Amino acid sequence: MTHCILIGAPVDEGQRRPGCLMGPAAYRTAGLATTLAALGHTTEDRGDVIPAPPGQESCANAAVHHLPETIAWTNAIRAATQAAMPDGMPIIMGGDHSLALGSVAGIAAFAASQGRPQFVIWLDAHSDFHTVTSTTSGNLHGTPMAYAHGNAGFDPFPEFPAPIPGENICMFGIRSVDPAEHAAMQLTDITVNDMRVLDEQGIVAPLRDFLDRVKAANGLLHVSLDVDFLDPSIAPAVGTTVPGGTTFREAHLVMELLHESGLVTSLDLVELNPFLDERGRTAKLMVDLVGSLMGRKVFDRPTRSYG
Ligand code: 6HN
Ligand code: MN
Ligand code: MN
Ligand code: MN
Repeated sequence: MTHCILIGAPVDEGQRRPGCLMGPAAYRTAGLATTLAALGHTTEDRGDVIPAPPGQESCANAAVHHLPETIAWTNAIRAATQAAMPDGMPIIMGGDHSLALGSVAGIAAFAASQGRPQFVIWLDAHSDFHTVTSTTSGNLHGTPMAYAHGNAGFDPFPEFPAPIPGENICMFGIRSVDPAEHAAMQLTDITVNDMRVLDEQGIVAPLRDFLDRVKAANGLLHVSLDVDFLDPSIAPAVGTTVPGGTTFREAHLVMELLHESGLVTSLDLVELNPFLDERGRTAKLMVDLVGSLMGRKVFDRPTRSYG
């Protein structure tokens, strides 16, 4: 049984298709809290994060938009996430993926305070490994993983509290990487399980490899789930659809294995744009995936032990 702490992060400024700000309301409407309660968990909804008024920050890259707003969101979401960690498992309901600039900073600061290593599983079509300097779209939802890794080029963002080493980062579902992101990732030890890896090996072996490492290190494990991890045919409500994503069963299997591991300590749900949805089907699928992550299964079966 887990104490689940719902945190709304209605962030829309990290990209250009209005609608992600409705994400937290859609998760509530789709029954996230009742789904968790039905699985025996306690839940607490801390409402939506309210950022401070934006400042006057600017940067040299003219493409970047909504920089002061994004810095204000980052500070507020970081504080809310860090404050929730000692109390239970924060589930940050986005909002676009720029919210992870704050959520991952909050959990990394908490992990450092505990003297434990932080691990991240990034479930996304995209690597989100731009910096404020390298982004050409100027959409800051394409940057949080580089920020968390401690890359240079994030001025004037507050320094990331405890940069997460590449060995502690594992990406799944990747199928759209810009040249600058590709070049930057080549210099890291990040495990990139792109769709080719999943086609050839399936999702189970690469995921278990990573979970074994988290377990051996007594790490905290953050899961960042971008709607576009899923194939657009099953999850249309996202502004950045990329064909060739994960199937319904692949996505549930990831969640089931994560549940079995008992290692997950925090979760982002990002990029849901309810304005693009079809009768709530993407919101409902995301809630169902959280159900699998939190223990819903058809039958109990002997499982691999993580300790
Ligand atoms: N996401 N690499 C592209 C860009 O504009 O920087 C796409 C980013 C997508 C962001 O997945 O959250
Ligand atoms: Mn993303
Ligand atoms: Mn994405
Ligand atoms: Mn680096």
